[in-house]
Amino acid sequence: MKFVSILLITLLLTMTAVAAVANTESATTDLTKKNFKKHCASCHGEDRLGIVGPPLIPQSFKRLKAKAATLVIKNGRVATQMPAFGKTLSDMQISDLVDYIYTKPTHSPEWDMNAIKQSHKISHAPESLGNTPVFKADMQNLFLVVEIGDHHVTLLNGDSFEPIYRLKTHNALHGGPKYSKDGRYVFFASRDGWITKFDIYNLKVIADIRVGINTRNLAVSDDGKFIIAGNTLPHTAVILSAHDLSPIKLIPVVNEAGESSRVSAVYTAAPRQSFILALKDFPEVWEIPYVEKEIFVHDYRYEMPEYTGKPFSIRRIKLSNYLDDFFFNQDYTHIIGAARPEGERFPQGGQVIKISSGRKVSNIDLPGMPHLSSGISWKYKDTRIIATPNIKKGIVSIIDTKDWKTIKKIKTKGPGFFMRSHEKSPYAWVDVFFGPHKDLVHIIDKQTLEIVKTLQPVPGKTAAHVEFTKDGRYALLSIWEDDGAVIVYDALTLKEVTRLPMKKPSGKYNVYNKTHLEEGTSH
Ligand code: DHE
Repeated sequence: MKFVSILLITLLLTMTAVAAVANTESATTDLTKKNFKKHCASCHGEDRLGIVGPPLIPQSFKRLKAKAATLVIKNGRVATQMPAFGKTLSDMQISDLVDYIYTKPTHSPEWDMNAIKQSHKISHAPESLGNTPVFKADMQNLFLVVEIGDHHVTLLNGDSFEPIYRLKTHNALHGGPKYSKDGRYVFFASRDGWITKFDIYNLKVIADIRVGINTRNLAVSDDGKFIIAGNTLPHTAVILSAHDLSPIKLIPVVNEAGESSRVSAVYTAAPRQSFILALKDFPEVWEIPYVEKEIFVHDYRYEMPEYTGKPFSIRRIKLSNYLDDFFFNQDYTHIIGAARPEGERFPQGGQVIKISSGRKVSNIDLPGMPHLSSGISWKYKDTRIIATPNIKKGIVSIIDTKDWKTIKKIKTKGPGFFMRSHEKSPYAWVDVFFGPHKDLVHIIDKQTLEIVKTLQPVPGKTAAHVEFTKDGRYALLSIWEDDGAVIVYDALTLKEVTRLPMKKPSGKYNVYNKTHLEEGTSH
């Protein structure tokens, strides 16, 4: 009997040890690692910590179950650069890759305050540079064009459309660069965690710092003093001084149960003098005040306690669903958000949250996958509407902000990514980024809510992302290809004015429109 027990215990221990080995990186076969290197590493990194694609380690898969991951590898993923491997790899090879990406890496990826401080480099102290621009132009009508083809940013004169300067950047900038309120400085975030401050007046980099291994985006406080960057790896947010990017605070993104989350986006809510963080792995939104005064949150209807937050403290707004993507109404009183289906237990759908009370005030009928961070708003009849493209369905949803009802779904030639307008323009522009009609751009009449024209700037080439000049007279459109271009259109006649060759231009950002929170552009 004693012998049988010893045998059983030995067997159990052996099984546990085998299971532990199977769950380590060294247990992954060379063939699977070879397949990873061949098919995945160029976007996700040989170390699986992400480059243009997200990290592929267990910390990144809180909501994505292995079954869903298998389908992503097989069929690709909408709204990303992820292709389908169903025809290149066998089911067994895909299953081995799924096992591999759910295996913890040998070295746990850390990026603590020490690493952040070590990476900080000041190239030019702000005080050492002059206060007069070194070139002549309307400083409010400048554009920055992000060229992801060769990792540069072009500074463009918004009157003459002449390039002024071309800056080499860190790899894979993502999200809009953010200007200081006076438009002199601009801050960039790269997917691999680098934040850069650039002085437009002097055409000089002020400083760089690496805040994480994989970063989502950044926001600048309205008083121009602070930067916040949200990371997907590690699960942190980092506060920096906007002066020279010195690190101020590392905030672990953890809920009350001790679980951590990726940050899906950070934004500045200027009227509230706070940053708003949306989280990917638990249904909360965080408000982080950045001022030396207390923020009071009170809503008599809900008998909410007053929140007396100090700078960089966390106000947790608990939600009934995730917020993967959201935007604010024009006066920043409400968040309009939506969850993305990732095989998780929460349903997909839109919701409106009143920030002061932290309560959901409405659901919104938003089918497919609305791209709310690209939503815009304008006055329509006696109300204000918001419009959002959809990355899964060929529709633009039009929502009345009076009662949050969808008043129209405008049918398009396919799913789109970016939507833009300008207060002075009668038209809203939306691309058809996905599918066979990616070379088309629809022009929507803002008062009839009808598509009045469809442009095909370069047949067969992706046309996407529009930004207007300061006065709304011209619209600049990207031909999103390695040998691409920015095409300038007269925003009224819709005729081409000029075209500038660029290397896969993605977003374009006009100083005035961004710093004045123009209603037709993202903030
Ligand atoms: Fe983006 C902005 C999230 C894939 C190009 N993208 C944003 C923002 C978020 C976001 C939260 C707003 C941040 C800001 O401006 O401060 N993007 C996501 C995703 O979750 C998604 C779908 C998956 C991912 O890989 O992260 C995604 N995005 C892409 C791309 O594949 C695009 C087309 C190419 C690229 O550069 O990676 C892309 N995203 C952009 C651009 C903006 C952006 C150009 C800025 C839009 C603007 O005008 O403000």
